[in-house]
Amino acid sequence: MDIKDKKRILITAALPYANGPLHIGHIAGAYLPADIYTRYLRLQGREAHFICGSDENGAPITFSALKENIDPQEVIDRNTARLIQGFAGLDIQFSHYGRTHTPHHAEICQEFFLRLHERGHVVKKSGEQVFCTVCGRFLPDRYVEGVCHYPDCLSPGARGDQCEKCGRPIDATRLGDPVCMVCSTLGRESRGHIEVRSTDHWFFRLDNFSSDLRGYLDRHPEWRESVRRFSYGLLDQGLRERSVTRDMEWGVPVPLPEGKGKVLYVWFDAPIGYITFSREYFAARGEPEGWRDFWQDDSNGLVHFIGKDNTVFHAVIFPGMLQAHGDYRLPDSVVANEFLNLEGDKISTSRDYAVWVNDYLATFPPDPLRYYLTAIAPESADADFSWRQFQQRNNGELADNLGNFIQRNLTFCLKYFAGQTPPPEEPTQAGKEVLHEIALARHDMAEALDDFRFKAALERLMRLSQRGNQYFAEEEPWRTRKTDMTSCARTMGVGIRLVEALSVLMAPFLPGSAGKLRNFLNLPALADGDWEAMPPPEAPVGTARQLNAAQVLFPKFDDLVIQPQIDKLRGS
Ligand code: B3M
Ligand code: ZN
Repeated sequence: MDIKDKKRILITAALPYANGPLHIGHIAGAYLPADIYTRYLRLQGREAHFICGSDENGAPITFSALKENIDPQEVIDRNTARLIQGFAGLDIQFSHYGRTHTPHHAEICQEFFLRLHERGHVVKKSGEQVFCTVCGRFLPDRYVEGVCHYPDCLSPGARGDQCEKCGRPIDATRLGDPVCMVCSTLGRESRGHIEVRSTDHWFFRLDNFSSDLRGYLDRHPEWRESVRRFSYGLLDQGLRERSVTRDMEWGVPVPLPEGKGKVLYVWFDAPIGYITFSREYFAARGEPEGWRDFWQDDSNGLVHFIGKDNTVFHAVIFPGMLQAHGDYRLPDSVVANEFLNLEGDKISTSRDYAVWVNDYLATFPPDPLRYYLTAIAPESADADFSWRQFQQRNNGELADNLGNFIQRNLTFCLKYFAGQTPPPEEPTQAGKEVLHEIALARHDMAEALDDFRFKAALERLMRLSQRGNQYFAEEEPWRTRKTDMTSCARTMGVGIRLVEALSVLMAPFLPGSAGKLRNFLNLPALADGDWEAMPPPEAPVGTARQLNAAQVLFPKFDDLVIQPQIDKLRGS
């Protein structure tokens, strides 16, 4: 059954590393589309559970702790609090937000690992790894840098897992002129004392699941082309076994006697976090077995939202792990966005070249960013955030189209219909066409949202609003109110009906503004199922309902608030 036809759906978004704050690239990549989808499902009256949480194990965390000379626990506590604050500030509302550095998560990962081990899908092999004789320890991939070992690249500064320059996976033991990043971070001599030593690690036999995974992809022709092409490419190259343990202390301990001093690789434990957090969530709801409806029963929906750099883990490796375990179903969809660039350049946390969410929220409300990031969403190609474009979209579209239509209808009724919506009147043919347009837009938006095409759905909403502005201009209620109040009431009855419809249709994208609009309209706050409950085109318009005062929903941004943002970026 296609996910479009499923009534109960569990949504996950990639677990952000708890080693730094959120920036707009994270939001555009996975979290905003996932939040829009979840809100839409609920408005449709479908059951939607939105699961996420902090990715707190792995080298990124310990590397941050090393650089700041603090304990990794302090890094994750501080950053998880900031992540939760940033998401809340943008109205990205999870059903549950968990943490992977917990005993509960470790227990579930260890059970998962032992099941694969018992079934022979995880095997121990001696491998070679980079060892620093000064640190006296094996170095995880990110802790060693050197010259890329591909003859056609040979770029310096290649990390132990991937070469940023040529993008290819790196074998850390083959890096030229290797540098220990622990020593260099601690200001010690970082060259000359790196050796390659043998060490035992456990490897997941992903290669055993090639045909299962090809069959899985074949069953999902509806997936985005970028995900399918990338995943088929990996299968065509031939899947290899993947090391799933590391010589580290921070993380989930390997649950085998000979695994002392080793932990599960962070990309083995992190996706299992979706399961851990689902179990925590349903247990907290008093339904301790409820998680099974989504992870062990494919009559309900399961969809992952990610950035494209996580595709290999979500469309190939994690499904392979689930298949290997044997108790789990495979996700219905993996929705991967491309990258968001910033003023024509790549966002870089290390260079502090980003628009940080908490910085944004210090000056602007959430909805203009939600609007702009959806309007330019990198759904099939990389997109570029520009402050001038942000300003133009807010002023020229949110304010001049959607805000203007809402404002002119509300203020007209407040002024000329004694603060009420107009009395019931039969719409003219032109009015009936507008009412029919509402139904068409609702249908088109639902079709796009069910297909994870959020940009198209938003464009359709804005087209509907523009149609309303055109109707208002053609009907000239400011003139007919003086000559023919009945005709004026007909026009405004249609106008208010359209404003009421917009308060529902805009809600997944602009939840804060939709909530305010419901208040202006003196209508109840939106509830599950309201999308379906919208009145049909033939329902009579005009209700003579008292309206509340209306403020400007989308203030314009002038250069005074935009220019400092541009200057700040230039300075970073
Ligand atoms: N923590 C974040 C990233 O690579 C990584 C995602 C985990 S999802 C299971 O962008
Ligand atoms: Zn390279």
